Amino acid sequence: MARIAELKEGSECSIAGRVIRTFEARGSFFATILDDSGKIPVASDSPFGVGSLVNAAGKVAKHGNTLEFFASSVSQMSEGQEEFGKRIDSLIGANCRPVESPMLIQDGVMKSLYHLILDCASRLLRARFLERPMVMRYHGDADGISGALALGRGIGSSGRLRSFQNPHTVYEVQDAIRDLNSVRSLGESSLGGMTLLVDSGSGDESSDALSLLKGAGFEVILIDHHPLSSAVSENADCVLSPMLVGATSYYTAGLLAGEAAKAMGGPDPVELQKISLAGDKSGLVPPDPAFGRKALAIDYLGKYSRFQNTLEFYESVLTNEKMLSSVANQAAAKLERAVRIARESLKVKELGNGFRLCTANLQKTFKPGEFPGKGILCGALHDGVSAEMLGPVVTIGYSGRLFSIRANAEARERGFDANGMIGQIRRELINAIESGGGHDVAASLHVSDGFENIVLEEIVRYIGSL
Ligand SMILES: [Mn+2]
Repeated sequence: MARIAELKEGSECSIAGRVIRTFEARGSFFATILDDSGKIPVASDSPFGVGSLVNAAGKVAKHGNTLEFFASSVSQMSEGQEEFGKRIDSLIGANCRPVESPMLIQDGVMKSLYHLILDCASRLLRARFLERPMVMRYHGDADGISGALALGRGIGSSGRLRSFQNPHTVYEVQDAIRDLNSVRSLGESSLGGMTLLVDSGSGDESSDALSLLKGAGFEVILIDHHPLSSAVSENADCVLSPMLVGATSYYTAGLLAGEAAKAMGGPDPVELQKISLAGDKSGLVPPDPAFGRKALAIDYLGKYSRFQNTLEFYESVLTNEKMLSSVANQAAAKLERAVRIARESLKVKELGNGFRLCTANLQKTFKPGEFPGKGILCGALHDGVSAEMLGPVVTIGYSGRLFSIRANAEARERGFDANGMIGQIRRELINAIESGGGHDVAASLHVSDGFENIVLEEIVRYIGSL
């Protein structure tokens, strides 16, 4: 029996190994066969069973730069399967070991998440090595996009990855069905699909979609920093989230995804990690204007990118200084103008406990699907306003029934938690909030028709009680 790693062009021989992927094309059957030395694409006139151990006799030929095996006969292996199967598994293990290297942020939270980072990386390495189809869904803001870029680089061109950008942080049933179908339409059998959710998918609203994936036998990896629902973590095979260790959303999805990509042995993702931290205004690092600009440019592009292969497009912009700076300038000018208009409607209320509540009507400036989105706009408005004030500041930007909430570090230290506040209002005023959530210092709300003022009063009451 010839070993796959030692095959030479033109030789006639027999090989044995595990079938890890099969498909049919033009009346022929194709497979990838893996033994305890390596793997090779195989063509045959008869079908293969994925996962099975087979013997194949035939000839080795060269196709481009790669060797292929043309099998004249394929049969199921009968003897010594167990021992041989174990040797193959140990090859898989040896090829899928994560690389340990220093993390960008080496604090207690990151250290306690490190075993999950390594687990995530080894699952990705296995999926790539076994040629399994992967689908990545990422939130279309600077954090989600930079996390997806880091993972895309880590997985590399040999990975069978398709990626899709989502405009929000919910993974919906229709997304799951589309992803299942996109893998089905590949027309192949594999050792199972994988879905990667980046900067999205943690909330209760995503649990139905995740359970569909689970039911279809998909492996689910969730890399996120939004409040984590238990129904979601039950349906995911690997969860990488600061919420698991009681940490804040400052540990962004892009920061965590970058560490997983690094542990896969990919290129250093430090630039993308810094863009992610800047994009989500993480308090883990001091603000860096250079990365803030890059994050703004990515946010801007994210708003307008409604096409396939968005990651390749972002890669091309990030490596083109001229393009990047023209995008950043345009984004900054639009944001500045929007903030100026929003400030004309700004009202500041000083509460008895020292909190300041700023409210502004974003109706004139905010258009759905356009930059700046209400989150970025409210964030920039809040940054400007709170920089001129001392003490805890909460800013609410509203446009009709959409509320966007931002708070400064002092407000957080005094106990303000936007996500907790939303939960409390939902419990006290059932039906007042259609949907909403986010982090401790940044969140958004969709208020039910007619409840705008009532919810605003509740917010004032909540803040006043801190
Ligand atoms: Mn994020």
